[in-house]
Parts: sequence; C-alpha cells; structure tokens
Amino acid sequence: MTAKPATRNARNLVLGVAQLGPIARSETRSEVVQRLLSLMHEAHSKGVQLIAYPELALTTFFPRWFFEDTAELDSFYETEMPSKETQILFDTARDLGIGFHLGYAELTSQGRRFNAAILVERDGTVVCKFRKVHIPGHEEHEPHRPFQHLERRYFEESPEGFKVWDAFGGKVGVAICNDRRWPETYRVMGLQGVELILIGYNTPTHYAPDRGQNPLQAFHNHLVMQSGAYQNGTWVAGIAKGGFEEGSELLAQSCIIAPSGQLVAQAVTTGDELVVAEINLEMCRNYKETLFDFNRYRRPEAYGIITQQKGVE
Ligand code: ING
Repeated sequence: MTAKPATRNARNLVLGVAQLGPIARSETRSEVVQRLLSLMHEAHSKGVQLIAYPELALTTFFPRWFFEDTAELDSFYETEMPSKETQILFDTARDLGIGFHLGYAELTSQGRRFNAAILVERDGTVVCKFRKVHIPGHEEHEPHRPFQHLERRYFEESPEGFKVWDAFGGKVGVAICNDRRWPETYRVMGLQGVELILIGYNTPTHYAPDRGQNPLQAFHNHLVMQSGAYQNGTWVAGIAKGGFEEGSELLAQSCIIAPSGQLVAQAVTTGDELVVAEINLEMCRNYKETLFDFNRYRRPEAYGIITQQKGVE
C-alpha cells in the first residue's frame, strides 16, 4: 500500500460553470430564471460553492438585430438587479449557501447602457458589478450582414476597467466575452494577484469581417483563455451561451482552466450543462512565485510602448 501523496496546501473551491443553450427571443425572464434555478439545484447537489452563468444570461443575444424602436430595445435590459424576476435566484442562492455570477444587460437610471455581470457571495452579499471593457462589433446598421453585431450601438465601454475582489477564499476577477481576447485583460488583473477569472461569453461562430476565422472560433476561444491563465498564474472559467440561437450558431466549449493553462473540465454539449471542478486556488502560487514572479522577472521599464495612450502620435 503506497503512502497517500501529501496533499499540497489546499484552498479548495468547488466551481460550477453553468453553460446555457439557446434563449429564444420569445422566452420570458421567468422562463429563463427557471433554467438557471434548475442548474443551481444541480450544482448544489454536487457541492458547488460558486456557480457562474454566461454573458447576457437572461435574454437572447439581442445585438444580432437592429432596433429602431427604443422601447423594444429597452425590453432586453434590466433596470435593477435583483429585479422582480431574478429575486428568486438571489433568494435561492442565499438559502442554498451558493455564490453566483450572472451576466445581463444593464440600463441605469441615467439611461446609460452596459454589458454587465454581477458576482454574489454565498451569504447573498454583492461582491461586485463588472461592466464589459472591450465592446466588439459595429455602431450602425449594416444590412448586408447575415446578422448584426451591434454591441457598440447598444453598450457603452466600461469606465471602471478590471478590478480584483477578495471573495470565495481567494482573489476573484470578472471579464466579459470579447475582453478574453485581449492580453491586457488578464495582465491588469494578474498584477492585482487574481486567482480566478470568470468570463461569460456569447460568441457567434460566423465572423462577418473575416469568414476565414469561422473554423477557428473554438481554437481561438480556448487559446486566449489558456494563455491568459498560464501567463498570469490564475484559474479561468469560460461560460458560454451556446447552440443555434435565433438563426445564429453560438460557440459552446465552456471550460475550467488551471493556472498551468490546462483544461481541467469542459462542456460536451451546446445546451444547458453544468461543468464542475474542485479548484485549488493555492495552485496559482506554483506560477506566481516561480516563472511569473512579476516583481523579480517582469520588466515594465523595458516596455515603453505599452505606456502610450491610444491615438498618441
Ligand atoms: N462576442 C464575440 C467575442 O469576442 C466575436 C465577438 C464574434 C469575436 C465572433 C470574434 C468572432 O467572442 C462578444 N459578445 O464579445
């Protein structure tokens, strides 16, 4: 009988990535919330302590259409969080002692629109509300496209940037969809000691500006998150809204990635699917205190170009 290998100092967290399948335009908030609750109960039965839902998890991906009528556009936004329909999600999570991440479209009382995500601790306290920094797509209606990607018309860029919060026994950060493609997203949080980054996404597999990228969507999706995880010694969770949604094939491939860059769990369907892994936040030290010891090896004084502001001649 070989001796049981000594367990590394563990700071474990049971993480549940709650991938969603398509949400129909006609689906009500309450119908969607029922799907979220079903995944939450499944997560609780599996000992999950933090469940993460995708970007814009309460509605269909509405930036695929051009709305002239503001009232119809407004119907896809939340003016309060929790709202009447999501209060049951907050109450159930608190009763079950499970924390959650939820992406949604935010319409503020000043009329400002953000692609947002809220992070709530197991006792029901709100850890943070994050707003998407990198907004992809286009601003004006482009009728020639098979479908629109009007995020730049419907959302403002976050003024706050990327922060890291003490929660779930570690240092947690949030990014949304296109944010995951920019190395700065991970490094700005890496410099703050992040140990887990939650990234919801809605990614059409058809990319109108360059169809050549279409067959590479799954590869690029994991490439950027695995690189970001490894180069900053952090866990990364990618949470998809996937499947054939209102005529658009959305990439699934939800996953949990270790600080080594390894995929430790991933979805195998394009529908509602819970992906669970027990992650050891202490594993981040294996990279943060060796290869990526920023204080010892990183050379900001040699990176002159990175300090230039956008558009500076
Ligand atoms: N979606 C996409 C994303 O960055 C996109 C935009 C689509 C980029 C297809 C590349 C290819 O994943 C959002 N919502 O940011």
